[in-house]
Amino acid sequence: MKYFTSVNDIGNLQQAFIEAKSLKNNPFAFEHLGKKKMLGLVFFNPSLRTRMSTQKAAFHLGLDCMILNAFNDSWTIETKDGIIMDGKAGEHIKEAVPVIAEYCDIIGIRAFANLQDRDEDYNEILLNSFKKYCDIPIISLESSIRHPLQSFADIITIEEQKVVNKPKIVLTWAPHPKALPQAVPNSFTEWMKKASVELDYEFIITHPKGYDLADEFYSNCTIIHNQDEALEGADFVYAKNWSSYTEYGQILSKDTAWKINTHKMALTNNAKFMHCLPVRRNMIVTDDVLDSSQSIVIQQAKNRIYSAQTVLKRILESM
Ligand code: AN0
Ligand code: CP
Repeated sequence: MKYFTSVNDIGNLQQAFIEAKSLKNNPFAFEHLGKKKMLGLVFFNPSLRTRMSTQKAAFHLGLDCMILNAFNDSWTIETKDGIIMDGKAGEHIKEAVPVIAEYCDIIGIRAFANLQDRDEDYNEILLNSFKKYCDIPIISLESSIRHPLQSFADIITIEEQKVVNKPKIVLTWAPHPKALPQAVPNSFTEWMKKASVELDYEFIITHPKGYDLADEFYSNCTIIHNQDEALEGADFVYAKNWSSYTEYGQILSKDTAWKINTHKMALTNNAKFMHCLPVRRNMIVTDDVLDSSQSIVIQQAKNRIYSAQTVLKRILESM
């Protein structure tokens, strides 16, 4: 594996799960693999879980790790070609990426959507610039449209927690005060579509009108606009807010009727509650659900170590 930027890079999901579980049971088994190698993590946006879980995964593999908080601690980076750099940006991506690549053996990059220019976001400009301007392995730590390490951890969690052979998984939109990217629901959807085939999941999306995802993710999905109907008999409820794709980056609804509470959870098959975190309490989900034993958000966050470790292990093995 050289790149990990979407579901297309993971191969068979059952095998990936088995590999992640074996690392979870014996985290230091491949400690020799990363010795004398450097992982660089470049963050253009904030992070708690991605930052710490990826560092922990690196530690298990004997990899050293450097973190760059781009935009805060470094120079603002220009991405446009041929521009006269008389504005805010202090250096160009054409120098920044090859320089980082001189210091590192693998690079992880987090670069959220700006939610202004849909084409720019959906072309994953920053992530692809890292691929273009250096020749070392690249991992997405959440791009403008995908968050594959999160989705992989979500699948590990569902496989661990499922109590029926064909679990029904419902991705539900929930309200939030700020406009958020579509990366998490896009990614979750593309991983769930693969899991429907390889792991026999039933996958349903529910959201208010105007929150359709981009076609490349949304096509062939079952959509039920009535949230109560969608939640009926669910084994897993995955809540997430996202801004509109069609009216790009806009908040079209703050309808609190979409918030997950105990009444919503009562419609399900004693479902587990999932969220990638960070979550806004009593906006997305009520305290009583998040504090109940049905919530598995901490287990999800823990599995971020093993999704990252599986990916890093595979990259190190192919270097
Ligand atoms: C980010 C998002 O929705 O993409 C990161 C989630 C992992 N969330 C927020 O900005 C709150
Ligand atoms: N779930 C997730 O990626 O969290 P952070 O934004 O804190 O890394």
